[in-house]
Amino acid sequence: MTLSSTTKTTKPFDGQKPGTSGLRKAVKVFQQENYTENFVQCILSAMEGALEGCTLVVGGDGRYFGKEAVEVIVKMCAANKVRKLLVGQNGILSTPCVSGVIRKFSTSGGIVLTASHNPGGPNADFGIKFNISNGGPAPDGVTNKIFGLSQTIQEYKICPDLQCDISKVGTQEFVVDGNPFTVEVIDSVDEYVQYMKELFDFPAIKGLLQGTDGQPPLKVLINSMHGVTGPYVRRIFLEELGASEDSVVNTIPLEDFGGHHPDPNLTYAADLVEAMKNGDYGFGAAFDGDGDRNMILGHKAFFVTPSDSVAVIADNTDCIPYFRKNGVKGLARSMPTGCSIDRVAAKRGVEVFEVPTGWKYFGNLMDAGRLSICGEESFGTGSDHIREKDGIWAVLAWLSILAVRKTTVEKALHNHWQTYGRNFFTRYDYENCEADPCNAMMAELDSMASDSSMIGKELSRGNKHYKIAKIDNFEYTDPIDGAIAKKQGIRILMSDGSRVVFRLSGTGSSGATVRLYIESYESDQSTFTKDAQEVLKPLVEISLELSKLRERTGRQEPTVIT
Ligand code: VG1
Ligand code: CO
Repeated sequence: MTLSSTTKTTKPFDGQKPGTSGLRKAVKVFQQENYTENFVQCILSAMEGALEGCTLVVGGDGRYFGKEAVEVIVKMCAANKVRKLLVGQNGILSTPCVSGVIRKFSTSGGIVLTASHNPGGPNADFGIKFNISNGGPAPDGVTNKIFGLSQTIQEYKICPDLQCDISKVGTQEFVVDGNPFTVEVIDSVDEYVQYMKELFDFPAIKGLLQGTDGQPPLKVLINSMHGVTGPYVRRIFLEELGASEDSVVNTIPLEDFGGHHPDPNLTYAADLVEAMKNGDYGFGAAFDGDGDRNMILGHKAFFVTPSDSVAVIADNTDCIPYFRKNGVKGLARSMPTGCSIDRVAAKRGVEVFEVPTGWKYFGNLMDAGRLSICGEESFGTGSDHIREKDGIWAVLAWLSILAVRKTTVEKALHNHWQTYGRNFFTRYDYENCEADPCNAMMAELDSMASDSSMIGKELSRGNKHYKIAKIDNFEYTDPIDGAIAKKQGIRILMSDGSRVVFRLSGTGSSGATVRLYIESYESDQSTFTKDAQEVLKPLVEISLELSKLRERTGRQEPTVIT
């Protein structure tokens, strides 16, 4: 049967501006007539000449409204003369998997249906993100173009009668307006697992979990938080690595993630922390809704800050076959991320980059062959094997290190601090505040950046004294294409190297979320075992006072501390 497409008239919606990582709004917003169609058309139109005849990848984290969105995207791609779609079975693909598939099949990009760590369900959030042909999130230039189109859109193209079954793996051929159109439904897990087996030494990790060379088996607890990683975790840990069924939990993906925030941190993954505390497990991990974030815990819930996690991986790349083969070209972190990786870069004699928050800023550096491993304090860790952060990759990297070094998570960290000193780090999140007072607070902090009388100002709390060395609103010039990103967060740099950063979140779907990042460096061994919250408390208090955050937000305590 020959299908034909139609052009529907529409009107622009306000606020279709992609944030840190795609467009995230309440499901109810996406369900408005034409809302999703408009945004999808803008993504496709922004591809301009590259659209006709191209291949795209489509998949998401399985959250509520995902299937409806996939259906719309398939019908619209057909009408917009896309040649072929690679769609995850039932519309499901983890974010790292989308990135890998885009790269492996050299497609022109992909559309990812996820709001990542935001809650899901009919009363929670949905999201749409566009990834470009390198497999990474679209850079600002592209997202600005999409947003621009969304402000003037008058019509979109759709093939309403196209029926496509995405529940079965295989290829379906259509003819739309006389042109061939192919939908290939791919297994959501296969490609990813094959790739991980190329990057890591699976037999060595299996040996670690089962016990070899006189070493006792390492008991692991992997928590998928009812997100997209469930099937990936089951295949890798149970089938490939031979772990026992009780090593994996919450591996059934749910459209509402069981009603929780699918965000692997100490607050929202409290069940993992609790389960680890009794000491039965030597290693624990959790992932977010779309599988790009990870939290690593050691025996008795010993917490590894993401800033330290990426530094330890960067320091132990000889334990991982991929890096033994490809070498390590450079390292990077996002601006608010703790600086431990900088010290590793200095020792290894490689470049280190400080980019704005969001994985999209790492892509160019990787494409240019200048960046191998990078991370964000927000539980994002990854490498140039793909162009997204990758939760399961991070866990396999850690297990590789434990297998080769014959050590524990805690010992690996202590060893790291012995060599480099410790960057104490914490982040306070004030979620869902009123937007206006938060904007006013940021404006006031911004004005401090141009107030020279602030420099040299002494701030004290108890017996801790700090002196302001510099205040700025972080600006980044991409070393590869020269693109400039302005106003990426207020940095208050102290004379002893301690740092305070204020940012407003770009992933929330309503109101404002303030993030306060605090870091201080200690080289004195006797401090290494101290509790980070205790060490950083004076600087937290100073920052709250300086910004008048409590008065501005009306919040005495943060929603989440990590
Ligand atoms: C947050 C994190 C940022 C991360 C982004 C996407 O952004 O801080 O580091 O890249 O989420 O992560 P923001 O603007 O809310 O601070 V994910 O796993 O939600 O795609
Ligand atoms: Co995510």
